[in-house]
Amino acid sequence: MVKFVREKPMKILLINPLNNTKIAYYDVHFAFGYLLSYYEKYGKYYKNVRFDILDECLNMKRLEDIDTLDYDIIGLSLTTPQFKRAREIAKYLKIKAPKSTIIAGGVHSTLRPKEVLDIGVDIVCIEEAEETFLELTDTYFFERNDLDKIKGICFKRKSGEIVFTEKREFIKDLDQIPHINYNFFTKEMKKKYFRKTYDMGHFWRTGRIITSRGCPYNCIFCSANSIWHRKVRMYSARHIIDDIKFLVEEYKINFLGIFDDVFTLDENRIYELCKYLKTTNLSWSCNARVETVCRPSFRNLLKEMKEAGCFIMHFGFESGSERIMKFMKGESSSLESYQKAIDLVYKSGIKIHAFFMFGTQGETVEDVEATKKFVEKNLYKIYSADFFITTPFPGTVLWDICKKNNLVSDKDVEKFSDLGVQYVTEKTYCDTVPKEVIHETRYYLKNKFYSKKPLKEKVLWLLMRAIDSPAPTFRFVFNYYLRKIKYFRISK
Ligand code: B12
Ligand code: SF4
Repeated sequence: MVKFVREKPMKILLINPLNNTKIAYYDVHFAFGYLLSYYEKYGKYYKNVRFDILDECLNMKRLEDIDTLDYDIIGLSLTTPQFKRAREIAKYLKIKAPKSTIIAGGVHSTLRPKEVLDIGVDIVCIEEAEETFLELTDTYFFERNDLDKIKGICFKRKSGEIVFTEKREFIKDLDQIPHINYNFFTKEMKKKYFRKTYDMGHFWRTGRIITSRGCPYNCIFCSANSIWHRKVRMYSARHIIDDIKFLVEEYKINFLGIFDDVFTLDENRIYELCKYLKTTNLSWSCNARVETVCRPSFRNLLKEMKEAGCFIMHFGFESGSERIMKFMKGESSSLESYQKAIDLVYKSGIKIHAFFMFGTQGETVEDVEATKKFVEKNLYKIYSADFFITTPFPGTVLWDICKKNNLVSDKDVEKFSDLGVQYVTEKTYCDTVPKEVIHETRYYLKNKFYSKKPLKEKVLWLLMRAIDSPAPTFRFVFNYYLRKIKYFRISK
């Protein structure tokens, strides 16, 4: 039996570092919510730990604003566009909190653990980390047991040797992960998460949930599979309904954002959820994949979803060129299925938000033109759209392709924008289509959608954004118009 060696309560601070564009995100930090709620339920020493969360992405407070940094453990959650700030944070902590152990997790830590160690992080948690965080806290930090025995981590020995411990298995039954306890977040944070906003012509108070982990598809530009390995696990409908009930009762939400990579995989589960959602006044959104919506059985489901309040579905079409879409998303993608999905969803009365990407290596001017034509053809059926610059995130197939062709370097990674548009650097990562063509087409198409919106909607949206993060919004709008003047040709 291991002896409990710690007498003082332990203090843990979890930080969500500011992203590269510094634009505020008001989305609840799911990872922190789950890590802490899991520890609350299963941790042996829960009563001996005090947790604080600092979410810099809310643009309210930065690490430098905290006077006393007497934490035993400081944890960083990292996507790639947060890595640059993580480097600054780690450097700052080495001076201001030299006794704290710095740990890190999240998709970027999983993809590039050695790089994360190199900025001064002591322990990197790889992939899913509820169990790892629990074990680290209980057996390493409290009981001082060996770090080597904890699965799913990477650390540096004093000798400089880098150790990867045994791989951690996924939690089999997601329902074993408790509901997020929102009391881990401060009052000010919750005020931001559940504030009223204006979007798509309505005022919403939004709650956000994730009902599954993983995606069975394999898009070449996507990092999701590096963490979830194409294995899909789902929370039961019962579990999700309890999540939603809580958000409705406690935070009076009238909109639900379902953040799953692909929500439309399991039709029976959606039917069950719709049955409940029909008893609420909630409007909701979800991410969908064309192939799932094109199944004959989905026709009736679309009707159910609409009746149950589904307001908008998000589709990653990425390209209107059959060759490029197949290259990016696999052979099961086709123009025919895209059109079918758009027609079906449009007919059901659910709105469509579309994502497109320009600047994939191998894309030609003709492919860009094909995407433009596809969008123009469906302009009245697609409600809104984003046009991203294809960005090769490390660990993806696209990264390997771009690396091989000398189109991206490790240095570029720190500049990756969290808006998917390298609007400051204007950089594209492909040499098969000129940068000007990409930008011109993006601004041209963006403008088509922008013109569709009523003036009141545009003004209110911008106003709300400016209140949330004034300086970055101003910078963003300024850059947007600057580029627009440069690239937008009336003659198009
Ligand atoms: C929800 C979501 C968002 C939300 C974030 C909500 C939030 N605050 O959590 C919003 C909308 C803000 C968002 C924005 C963006 N996102 Co996003 N997002 C997701 C999504 C769909 C789910 C993430 C999630 O919450 N999962 C559930 C939790 C439980 O999992 P998790 O975050 O991975 O956390 C687990 C472990 O990683 C680990 N962990 C995480 N942090 C920490 C910290 C510590 C200390 C420890 C110990 C462990 C740990 O433990 C957790 C529990 O197991 C993922 C796709 C995916 N399936 O992962 C993309 C994803 C993370 N996003 C991605 C991208 C690219 C973006 C954007 C750049 C989008 C864009 N193009 O503009 C921005 C950047 C945001 C930023 N901060 O810089 C990429 C990241 C790629 C990369 N290499 O970084 C992903 C993987 C999507 C993809 N398909 O490629 N996103
Ligand atoms: S469908 Fe979405 S989550 Fe799945 S691999 Fe493609 S981009 Fe990633």
